Amino acid sequence: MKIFHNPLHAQHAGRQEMYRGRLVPCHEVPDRLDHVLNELQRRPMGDLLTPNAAPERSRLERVHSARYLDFLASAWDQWVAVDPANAALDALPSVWPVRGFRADVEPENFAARMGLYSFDAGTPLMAGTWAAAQMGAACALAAADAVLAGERRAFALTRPPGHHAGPDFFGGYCFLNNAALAAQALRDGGIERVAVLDVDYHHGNGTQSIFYERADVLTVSIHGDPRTEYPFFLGHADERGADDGAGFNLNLPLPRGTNWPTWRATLQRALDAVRGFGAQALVLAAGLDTFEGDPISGFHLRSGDYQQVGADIAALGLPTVVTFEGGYAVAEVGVNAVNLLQGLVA
Ligand code: Q9C
Ligand code: ZN
Repeated sequence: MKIFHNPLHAQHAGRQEMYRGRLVPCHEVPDRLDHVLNELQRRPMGDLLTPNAAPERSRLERVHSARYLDFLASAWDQWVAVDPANAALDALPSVWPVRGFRADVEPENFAARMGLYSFDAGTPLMAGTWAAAQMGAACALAAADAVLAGERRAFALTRPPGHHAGPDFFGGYCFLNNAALAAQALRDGGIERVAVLDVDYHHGNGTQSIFYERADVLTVSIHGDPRTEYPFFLGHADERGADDGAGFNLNLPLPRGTNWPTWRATLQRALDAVRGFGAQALVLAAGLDTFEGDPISGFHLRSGDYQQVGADIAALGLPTVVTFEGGYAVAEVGVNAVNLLQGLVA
C-alpha cells in the first residue's frame, strides 16, 4: 500500500495541555509517529512517500470554513503580536462562547478568537502547527487520490491527528480533519457513497459534525461512552443524523473497561452498518488508543488484537484510506499501528 507520511509533523510539538484541571506534558508527541515509521522499517508495508506541497486551499474549504482556515493560518503571528515574549510559549485557549453567546461576530481580541475556534484547553498551538497540519491534510488527500487512482489501500501517517476537528473548530489535539478531507476527496472523485469508520477510543465528534446533515457519507464511531469519556458532549447512541443525514450517523459507545470480545462484537455491528449503507469506499480513522496500555483511555485491546481488527475491516472488501489518529502508549503505538495494517492487507 502507499503510505504518505508527514515530513513536517515534528514542527507541531506542544509543551503542555490542560488535563483534569492541571497543565501536564502533552500526550500527543512527535515520538508517536516516529515509532510507527521505525516499525515500518522493520516490517515494510509498502511505498513510503511524502507529499511535496501543502494542499490547495479549495480542497480544505470542502470541509472547513474559510474564516477558520484564515484564523489557523494567522494564529501564531497574532499570538506573538500580542506580546513578543509569547514566541517562547504555546498558545492555549481559555475562554469559550457557550449557549446563548454570539459566534457570528468574530472578536478582535486574540484569546477570544482562540476560544471561538476551539472546544478545549488540551490542544496547544505553536509556530509550526499550521505548516504541520496542512502537510498532514496533504497526506490524507494524497491517500484519497491514490485510492481514486486504483490503489486498494493507502495510509495517511500524520500528526497532529484530525477526527476531533470540526468545520470551524480545533480541539482534542486536532486542527484539520484528515479523515473528513479524505472522505470528501473520495466523494469529489466520483465515489457516490463513502463510509467513515472511526475506531479511536474517543468519539469522532468533528467528523460527525461535518457530515451530520448528509446522506452521502455514513459516519460510524466506536468509542468510550461520552457520559464518562472525552469529548463528553457528543457521541451518544441517539445521535443518528439530521435532515438529509437522518439515519446516516451511528454511534456505538462502550463503557470504560471494555475488553476485546465485546469490542470486536461491536466492530461487527459497525461493519454491518457500512455494508447496509452500500459504501463504495471506506475511510478508517485509526486511533490506537483502545490499547490496554494507553495512558488516557480505558479499553483493553492487546497488541495482537489489532491484526484481527484489520482483517475484520478488510473483509468489507472496500477500497480504504486509513488515517492515523490517537494512540498515546508511545513505545507500543508503532507495533499496534503496523499490526492493524498487516491485518488489513492479509
Ligand atoms: N482538556 C485523540 O485521540 N484529553 N484525541 C482531555 C481536555 C483529550 C484525544 C483534554 C483527549 C484527546 C485524537
Ligand atoms: Zn483518541
